[in-house]
Amino acid sequence: SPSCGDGRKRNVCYYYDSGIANVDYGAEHVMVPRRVAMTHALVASYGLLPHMTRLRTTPATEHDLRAFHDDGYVRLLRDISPDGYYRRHDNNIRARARACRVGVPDEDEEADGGHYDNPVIDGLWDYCLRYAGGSLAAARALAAGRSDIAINWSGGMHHACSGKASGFCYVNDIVLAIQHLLDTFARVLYVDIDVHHGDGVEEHFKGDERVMTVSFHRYDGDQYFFPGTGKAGDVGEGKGKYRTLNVPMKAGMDDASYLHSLFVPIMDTVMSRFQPDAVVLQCGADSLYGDRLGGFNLSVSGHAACVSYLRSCNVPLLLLGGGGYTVNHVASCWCYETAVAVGKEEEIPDDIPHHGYEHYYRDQGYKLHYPVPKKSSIKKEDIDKIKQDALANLRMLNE
Ligand code: ZLM
Ligand code: CA
Ligand code: ZN
Repeated sequence: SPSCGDGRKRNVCYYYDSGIANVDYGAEHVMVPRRVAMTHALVASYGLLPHMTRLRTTPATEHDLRAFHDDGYVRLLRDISPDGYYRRHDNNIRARARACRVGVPDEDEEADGGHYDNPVIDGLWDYCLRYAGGSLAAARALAAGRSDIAINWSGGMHHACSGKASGFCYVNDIVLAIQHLLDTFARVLYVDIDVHHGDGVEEHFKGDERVMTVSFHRYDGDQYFFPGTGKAGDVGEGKGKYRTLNVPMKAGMDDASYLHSLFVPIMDTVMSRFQPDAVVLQCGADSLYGDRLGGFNLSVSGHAACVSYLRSCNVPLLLLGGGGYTVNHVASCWCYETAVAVGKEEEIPDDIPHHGYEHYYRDQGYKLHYPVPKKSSIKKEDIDKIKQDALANLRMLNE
């Protein structure tokens, strides 16, 4: 039976649905759900599946979504279809879609040549119900004590709001999963290592003392980087004050600055001050070096060290996907993090096995751990300032 670095075996549950992997945001769209099929194929080829319990579940229901989302928005997601939308005479659905930011270009997007962040795609409703169903099944496994770590790489859609889509996210499976965990666990910690700010989750829980949200993200100040929120000074409100923590960083973050100077000291303080009963980690892989959108320089092992850190805290852990736009990097990362979850990361070889998708890994020399730049562009003063801001906010927690 598998044991881990700390000698303690973890019971790991894993969700994968091939129905999600075939969803298509559009030929040139940067979001490619097939990266989850690539991750799964890699996980299987490394022999990791027998070390986990496969979570079989039914899709979420309309009722499940309404725990967070507005009725009108849920109905829109249910009723809209690519052909329905393009029936231009259906003015009503078109107006509703525009209000909910689904498929309709806003002014910026018109300027982008009519591309949308949140297109009306084939099978949209089924896709939403399935990825949300996976995160809910994972939360149920943790709440029932059936699992120590539960994984849904197709979840982690942190931008979706109660009444609108945002940043490729339609349904906020993270909010739904946290709401479910709160039935069992008194305090839930949410940690977000996607390169983008976890705005949808923060917004919903910013006044809730039971949930602490921590997002590490790129923030360029006046130089807009999506979604433009997540300043160090945004700390939550009311009973949730100081239970929102934002760690804004400039492009170019490398392993040493991210992990040793920020993530570890900040999370040590969060863990001892907040003392969560369960942790949800959004593992957006767009913070990796070479991502099409991100601009950070993390290695696969640096990114996975965040998973390792939270695993070693021995609190029920929900691992979710999120962003990640260079698909071979994403699959390498989430496969390696699956190995970390089951305590097998030291046993899996760096050479990517032949498994049908190996041609995708040519650019990285068919190695799981592809090289990242050694030289850092990050100034020590800048990192120290970010760390001091975060620790100052944390000192206010439980004062
Ligand atoms: N335009 N195609 C992260 C979500 C990031 C808003 C600028 C849309 C893109 C991007 C879409 C081909 C997560 C914005 C962008 C173009 C208004 C964003 C379609 C390229 C393409 O080539 C593209 C038809 C597309 C979208 C780039 N969009 C880059 N950045 C962000 C959203 C989601 O990783 O955090 C979690 C899953 N949107 O910057 C615009 C302002 C829309
Ligand atoms: Ca983030
Ligand atoms: Zn992202």
